[in-house]
Amino acid sequence: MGIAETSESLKARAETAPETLTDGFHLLIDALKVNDITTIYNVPGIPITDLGRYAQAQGMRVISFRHEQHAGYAASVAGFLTKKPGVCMTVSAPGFLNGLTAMANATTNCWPMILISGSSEREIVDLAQGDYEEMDQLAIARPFCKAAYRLNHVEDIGIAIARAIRSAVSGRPGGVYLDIPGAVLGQIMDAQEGSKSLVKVIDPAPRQSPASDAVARAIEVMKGAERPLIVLGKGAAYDQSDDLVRELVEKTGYPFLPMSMAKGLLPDVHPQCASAARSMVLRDSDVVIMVGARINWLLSHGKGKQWGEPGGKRFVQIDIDAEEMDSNVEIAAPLVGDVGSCAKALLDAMEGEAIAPPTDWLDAVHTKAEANMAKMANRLRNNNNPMDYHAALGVLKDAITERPDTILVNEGANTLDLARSIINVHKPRHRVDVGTWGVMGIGMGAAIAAAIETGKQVLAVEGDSAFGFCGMEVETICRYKLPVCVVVFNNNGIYRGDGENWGGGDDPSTTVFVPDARYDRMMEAFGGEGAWVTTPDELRQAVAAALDSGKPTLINAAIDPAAGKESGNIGNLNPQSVVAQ
Ligand code: ADP
Ligand code: TZD
Ligand code: MG
Repeated sequence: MGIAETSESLKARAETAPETLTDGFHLLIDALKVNDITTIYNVPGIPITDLGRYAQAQGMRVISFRHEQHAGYAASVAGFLTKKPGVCMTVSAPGFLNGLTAMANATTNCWPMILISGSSEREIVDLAQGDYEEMDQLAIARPFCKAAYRLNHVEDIGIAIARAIRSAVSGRPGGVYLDIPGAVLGQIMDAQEGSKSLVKVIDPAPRQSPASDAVARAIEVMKGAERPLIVLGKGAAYDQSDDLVRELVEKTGYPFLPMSMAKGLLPDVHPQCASAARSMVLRDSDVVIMVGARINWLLSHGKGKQWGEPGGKRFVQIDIDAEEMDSNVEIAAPLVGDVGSCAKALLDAMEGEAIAPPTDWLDAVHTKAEANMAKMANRLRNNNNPMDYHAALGVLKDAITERPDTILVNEGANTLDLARSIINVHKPRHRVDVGTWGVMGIGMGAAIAAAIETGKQVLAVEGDSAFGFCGMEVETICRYKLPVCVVVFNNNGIYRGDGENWGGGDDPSTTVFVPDARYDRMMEAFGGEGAWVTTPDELRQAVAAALDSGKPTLINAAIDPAAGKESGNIGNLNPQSVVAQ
């Protein structure tokens, strides 16, 4: 019996003893559950509609979105927050393509995610005979993920899910595509054989210790440091070795700079946090220890004015991916391994070594940070009318300080750049943002995933443009009654709301929106709370009410349309024309 059994005899059993059979729908769910994956982010439709229903019936949490991109972003953020692959499920062709952006974004950010898409009849797709939602999805997915697989037989479901999980989380995490032709879901097999075909992945992301000579090399570099710095990246946040990272920072005594999603790994208010002296420490440091952070555009590729004298720095880099070393600058001491194992190896090797930094460096960093923070504090208390970013963010900073368990989601341009430097994060993995691509539209998916995966209150601080990419998901937030408070920084546009048509015509400028748009009413339309606020005091009250009630809320905060800068902090990346408009 079992796999070798003929389809005729299985069909006969389906009539007489269906309880002895299983099928693709149920095996897929069992294969996920046996690997402790209990949530699916999806948009239903042919051929996966019943898969979602059966998953719910089998006790899984199935979160249905309004658009696959947001289901995908949610899955990828779930991956970042939990260290387990987030699963997104979509229908064929257009649904798959909608989810693909999110999977590509997951791969770019090194977040584990599995995109499972139903697909059309293989024979028809391969002969391009025009099936319903026909597309060669496997080929299209491949360049955007770590690995892409297709299942062709029901008995392969167990091994395929195992393979997808291991690919997503081992080594450098990333997106994995799993193609499931609709027909496989309906295939039947003997239930006992089916259950034997399931695979529970053992040690899906094995720890990886650095070699001892590599550790000794790093210690030598650290011993010679006069102005050392530690840069923490989201790979360190992802690794969840929070105690070891803290010990490394505190035992070395080095100032540390968190990249945006590593904020909170150690609290931003930690005495060694150098965020408020960022320019100074990047420029003046002589040894930089990168911990789960790539030296990419977000760090000016480790070169240029921002990094001080050319050749003036030596880098130690901790990364799970050996290929990351020397990507942009020479790495004097590569440490290939997971953050926890590398931090532990360094801590052990540091015993008895003199690696403490000179106090004049620490004093200089501290003095600079204090001065910058004092300057900023005044701006945060301003009462300008209309309200500017600083006043509004000062209020949100206080709200998070009072409720440090709140998970902060953040996207936009000025809204992102200013919130990143103003709002302190107090706990690991309590900030999710636009990530490596600076993608707009991740906010609602991220907020939903954060609420679902952690059960915590979420505060999503969104530019009005950023919110527009994903705003319809407020219905999802209301439907699942999630504790999400969205604050839209409404400056009537992209970067600024006072742009003019360069041609002088009647059409609005390309960067402005309908002024004073009532985004708050979108939340009200689905039964959530809405508020329109124009002053810091009103914002303070509305945010407190929302965060304390846990109700889905959208606070539409009017921000001075003239307060923002072009492209926020990265206007320098805009190409310039030498020809007049
Ligand atoms: P950030 O944007 O915060 O600077 P990046 O996304 O650029 O961070 O870098 C994250 C790095 O962390 C990637 O190079 C990735 O390979 C690495 N990484 C991911 N997970 C781990 C881990 N568990 N241990 C070590 N490095 C990791
Ligand atoms: N599309 C996508 C998917 N990602 C992007 N990053 C952009 C377009 C380009 N873009 C930015 O880089 S920021 C931004 C866009 C459209 C919106 C900025 O406006 P905002 O924020 O209202 O969200 P501020 O506060 O007005 O600056
Ligand atoms: Mg805006």
